[in-house]
Amino acid sequence: MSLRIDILTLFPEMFSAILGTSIPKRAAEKGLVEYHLTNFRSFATDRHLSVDDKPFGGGPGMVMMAPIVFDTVAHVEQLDTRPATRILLTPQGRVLDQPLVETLAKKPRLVLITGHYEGFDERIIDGLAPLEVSIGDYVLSGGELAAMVLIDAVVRVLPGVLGAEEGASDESFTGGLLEYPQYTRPRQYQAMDVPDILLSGNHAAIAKWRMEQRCERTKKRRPDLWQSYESGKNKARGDDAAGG
Ligand code: 6GU
Repeated sequence: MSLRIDILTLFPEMFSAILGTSIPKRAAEKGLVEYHLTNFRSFATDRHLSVDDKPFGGGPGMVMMAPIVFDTVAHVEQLDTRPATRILLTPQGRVLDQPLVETLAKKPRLVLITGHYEGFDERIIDGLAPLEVSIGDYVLSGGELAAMVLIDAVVRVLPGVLGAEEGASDESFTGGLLEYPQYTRPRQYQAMDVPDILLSGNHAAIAKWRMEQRCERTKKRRPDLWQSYESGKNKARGDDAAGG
């Protein structure tokens, strides 16, 4: 069964940038994922088609109204029997990382709730109990770009999406390490040579060199990832922290 992704947004047109291009498009063509866009505006009931309003208590910006979001989610969810994992894109959420991407890729259905400029009435979060997800510690003007990032990251790890060629096993974060440096022709460029080992034909030595490069890079650039990698290894060996 394919993964169904519902996207709830005030700006469905923004999503053509990724859904109609590259890997997300190819995955849909292969029948591995389906995308369904729904505009919150369709569930507005007043004559101005309002979806947001000023915050009680004052303050800047607008707040997405609870009835609009509840009605949209209820409508969308009854379109399909697959159980939905609700995700609300917000800087208040858990920061997306590769383990969360892998978890989401195993679900039958994701319902992505995005806002633009505004916040969400807290009763949306209390009542719908979505998983709140952020894509990093900076502020975007809306959740749409964050949803696109999540979609791209999830779709590319679905079984069958990437060919063996593009296979993801050595990549950054797979196994919790950054990627090794890569080279292609020409062998010499501006007095910078390709490392001899890569031209040696010794596949075992190349694999060892690449693994060393991944470790060195991760230690230097991402000590946080390196620490998780090391403690993960310890766990796999059954050591405890005190055991050193
Ligand atoms: Cl999910 N939304 C917004 N508006 N800004 C963000 C974000 C999400 N993740 C990081 N920054």
